[in-house]
Amino acid sequence: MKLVVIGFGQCGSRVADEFAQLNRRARSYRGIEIVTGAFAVNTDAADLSGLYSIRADYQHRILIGGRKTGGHGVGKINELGAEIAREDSDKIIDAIRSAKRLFESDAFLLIASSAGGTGSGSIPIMTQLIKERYGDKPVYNLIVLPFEHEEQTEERTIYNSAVCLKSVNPVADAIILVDNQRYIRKDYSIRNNIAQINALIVEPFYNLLCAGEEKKSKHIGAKMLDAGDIIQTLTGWTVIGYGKSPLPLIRSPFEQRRNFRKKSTETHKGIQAMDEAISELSLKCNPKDANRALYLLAAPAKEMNMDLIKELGDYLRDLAPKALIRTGDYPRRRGVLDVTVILSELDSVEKVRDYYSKSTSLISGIKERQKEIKDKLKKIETASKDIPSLL
Ligand SMILES: Nc1nc2c(ncn2[C@@H]2O[C@H](COP(=O)(O)OP(=O)(O)OP(=O)(O)O)[C@@H](O)[C@H]2O)c(=O)[nH]1
Ligand SMILES: [Mg+2]
Repeated sequence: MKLVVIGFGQCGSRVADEFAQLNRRARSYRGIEIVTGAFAVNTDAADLSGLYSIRADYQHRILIGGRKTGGHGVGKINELGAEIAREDSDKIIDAIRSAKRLFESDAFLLIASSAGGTGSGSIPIMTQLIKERYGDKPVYNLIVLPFEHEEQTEERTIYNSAVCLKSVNPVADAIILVDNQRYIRKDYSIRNNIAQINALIVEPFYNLLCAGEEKKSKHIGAKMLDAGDIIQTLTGWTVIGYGKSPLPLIRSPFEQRRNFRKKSTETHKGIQAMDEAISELSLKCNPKDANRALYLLAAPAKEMNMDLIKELGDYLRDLAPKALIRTGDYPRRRGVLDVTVILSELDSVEKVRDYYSKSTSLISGIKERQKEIKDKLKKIETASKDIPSLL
């Protein structure tokens, strides 16, 4: 599957940069392309220059709202982010249109954090505009949710997230939710290592996007998972997960025959990788709420047999009994078996509901404070009414 990837704001741009990097990896190790164009859009000029893999010209690193923000961001005011995106949308659309390989792309992937101002404000506006312009291609969103400590210290974080999620829901074909907090559960030291978190966020997409683009027969499985399967699966609230198990290296056919426990080991390894994928989903959710699902098994061809694929299918069916499940196998390198899982069309997402209910109670407070500021400014103005002005 080939994507046009567009990141908005700091977080969105950095994750988009990571996708550009993923494409380089696919090109050099596998000879295939999975990202046809990577763009970063921001109101902050310094953030744009800190990227690595997205091309450095103004058509790929797009500065918006320069006049309004002086190139310094919108300071978490998502209403301003939205306004600027609307005003400067032509710049973004023109850049996408000039991408040479747009026609080969299967879908758009727009990325932003929900808690900032630029990304969370502009992603709903641009999703809607791109959808209107390119009706034949699905437009997906990847939304990064804030760390817990940010939610606790800054109420704008929750309010922006609720507004962003509500606004993208009716316009995006699917919204892949990624919770920053999930990536520091096991290793707290990476809380300060955002680059490492970004690499973990995009990793599950590697095999998923590559599988359907393979041309060499040795890498084409019994059931190839292609763009059509992914498009059929991605709908509404979505999460993604990835797990892997190391495999013992089997050096000779003799050793392979002698290993009478091999088959049960394979199944065990497969289940172990799927378990990891489910427990490492990009957002905590209940698989039972999924109405669509997909899994991709990547392993050396010799290690994959129909029993294993069936076993994994049965396992996922137990976890997500309502879901229509699509599957694929992808013969890959020796020594590892990995499983990518997508759960989509979730009909209940606790975290999203939480943002909505928490912000509803915040709205009156936020409005009250805005009114207080206005009233105070008015008082100053009134006090100055008899003073002459130079303007
Ligand atoms: N995973 C990840 N999260 C990030 C990254 N950068 C920022 N965040 C998160 O994104 C949120 C802040 O949003 P930003 O993307 O920095 O904001 P912005 O869209 O640039 O908007 P303004 O700076 O307000 O104009 C916080 O929850 C951060 O934890 C990143 O590179 N990776
Ligand atoms: Mg910023």
